[in-house]
Amino acid sequence: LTAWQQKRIAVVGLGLSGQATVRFLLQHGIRPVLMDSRRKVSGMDSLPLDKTDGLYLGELDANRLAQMDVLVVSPGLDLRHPAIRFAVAQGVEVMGDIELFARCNSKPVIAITGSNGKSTVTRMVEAILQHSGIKAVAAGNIGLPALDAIQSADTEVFVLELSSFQLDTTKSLQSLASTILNISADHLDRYPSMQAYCQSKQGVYQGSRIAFYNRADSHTLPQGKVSEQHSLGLDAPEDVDGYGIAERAGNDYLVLAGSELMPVSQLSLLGRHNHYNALTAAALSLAAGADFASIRHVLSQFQGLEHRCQLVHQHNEIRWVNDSKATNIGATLAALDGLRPVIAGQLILLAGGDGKGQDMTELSQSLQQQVDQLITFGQDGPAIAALKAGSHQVKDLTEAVSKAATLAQPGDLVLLSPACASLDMFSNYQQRGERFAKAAKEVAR
Ligand code: UMA
Ligand code: ADP
Repeated sequence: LTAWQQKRIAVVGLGLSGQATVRFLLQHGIRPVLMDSRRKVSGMDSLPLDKTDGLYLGELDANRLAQMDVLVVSPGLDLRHPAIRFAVAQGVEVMGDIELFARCNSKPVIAITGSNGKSTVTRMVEAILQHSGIKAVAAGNIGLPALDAIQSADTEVFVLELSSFQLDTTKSLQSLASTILNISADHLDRYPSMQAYCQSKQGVYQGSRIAFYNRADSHTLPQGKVSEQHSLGLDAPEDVDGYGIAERAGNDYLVLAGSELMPVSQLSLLGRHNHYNALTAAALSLAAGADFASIRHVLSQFQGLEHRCQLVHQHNEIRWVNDSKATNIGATLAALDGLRPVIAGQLILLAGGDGKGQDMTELSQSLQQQVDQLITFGQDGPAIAALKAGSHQVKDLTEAVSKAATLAQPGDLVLLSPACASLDMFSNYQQRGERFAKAAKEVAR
C-alpha cells in the first residue's frame, strides 16, 4: 500500500466496514477523506478525525468524489449512485473493503456466498477448523469487517462470508476453496435483473483453487474457468470421490470426498437445507485441512444461529419459532420445507415487511400446501395475504403474535419467517426477532 500514500483515497460509507477501512488505512500511513451520504453516522467518535483529510456527511458531492484517485465504497451504497457513476466516468478507481483485504492478505481464505445459508455455513466451517486445531476466524458479511479481522497476526485461515455487494467491488481475492450455496431472488432493488445478481455471485469463484457448487441449482455452476470443481447435493455422489448422501444398510449417510462421514440422523440441525449446509461446511473444511473426527463432532453438536429457525418459546405444547433472518422468499420456503415434517398440528406463519421488489407469487404454492394459517403485517403484507384465502392481515408484529395466540392449539407451531427485510418497521432483523420472542413469551404463558 505504500503507493497509496501519494494518492487521494476516499472511504465512502462509514458503517462498520467503512470505519474498519479508515482504521486500516491510517495504520498504513494513508490519510483518507471520509464521506457518507447520511447526515449522522454512529461510532464516528472512536475515529481520530484529526488524522484524516476531512469528513463530509450528507448528500455525496460528485465533484469531490471525482477529485479522488480511489474510492473505497461500502457495501450498503449502491454503485449506481449518480455521484459514484460520475467519478467512475472520470477514471476514479472504485473498490470495496474485501478488495483491500485481498491485496494485503497472505493467509488462506475460504469464501462463502449464496442467497441463503451463508452465515450458518461460515460459522460451521469456523467451528470445525477450530476444533481441528486450526486458528480460523469468520469475517466479512457475517459482521466482523475483514479489515478488522486481518489485524490479528496469529489467524491461520480466514472464513469469509461474502455478499453480492462485496463481490461486486472485489477482483483480486484468492481463495483455497469457495462456494455459491444457492441462488434465489434477493436484492433486486439493487440489481437490474436476476442475471446481474447471479453474475455478481459468480465472482466468488474467480481466483479460487477449488469451487464447490450445488448440483440442484444450475445458477451456482461455475461459469468461468476454475482449476478444480466439485458438485454437492442431497442425492447420491456423482463419482467415487464425490459429495452427497448415500444409503447404507437402511440409513442415509453424508458422503464426503467418497467416504462416509456420518448418518444424516446425527446432524444437530433440522431441515433439508441444513443438511446441505452441513455437507458444504464439511467439504470446505476438509479442503482447508480439517479432520473427519472434528467435522463429525461439530456437525453433531452445532447449535443453529439466533434468528434462524430458532425455538424461542414453548407453552401448552405450542412451539414459537423465530426465523427473522428469512429476509427473502428462498429462506422462507426452506423453513417451511424443513419444519412441516416435524409439526403434528397446524403451521401458523407470520410474514411481511419490505419485499425488496421480490415476486411474492413464488410463495403461493407453499402457502397453500404447507401453511394452515397465514398472518401478515408490514409494507408488503397485503401482497402476501392476497396469495391465500382466509389469511389475516394485521397492523404490526405484536398484533400478529396476539392473533397467532388466539389461533394456536396444542401441537401447533407458530413461525415468524417473514420473506421480507425488516427495515420498514425495525432497525434490523435482530430487533424484529427479539420483539417476536418477547411478545410470544408475553401472550403465551
Ligand atoms: N448507507 C447510506 N449511506 C452511506 C453508506 C451506507 O445510507 O454512505 C446505508 C446503507 O444503505 C445501509 C446502511 O447504511 O442500509 C449500512 O451500510 P454500510 O455499507 O455502512 O454497512 P456496514 O455497517 O459497513 O455493514 C456491512 C454490511 N452491510 C451491508 O452490506 C448493508 C454488513 O452486512 C456486514 O456485516 C458488515 O459490513 C461487515 O463486513 C449486513 C447486511 O445486511 C449483515 N448484509 C446484507 C445481507 O446480508 O443481506 C448484504
Ligand atoms: P445468510 O447469511 O445467507 O442470510 P443464514 O445462515 O443467516 O444465511 O440463514 C438465513 C435464512 O435462510 C434463515 O431463515 C435460514 O433458515 C435460511 N437458510 C439457511 N440455510 C439455507 C439454505 N441452504 N437454503 C435455503 N435457506 C436457508
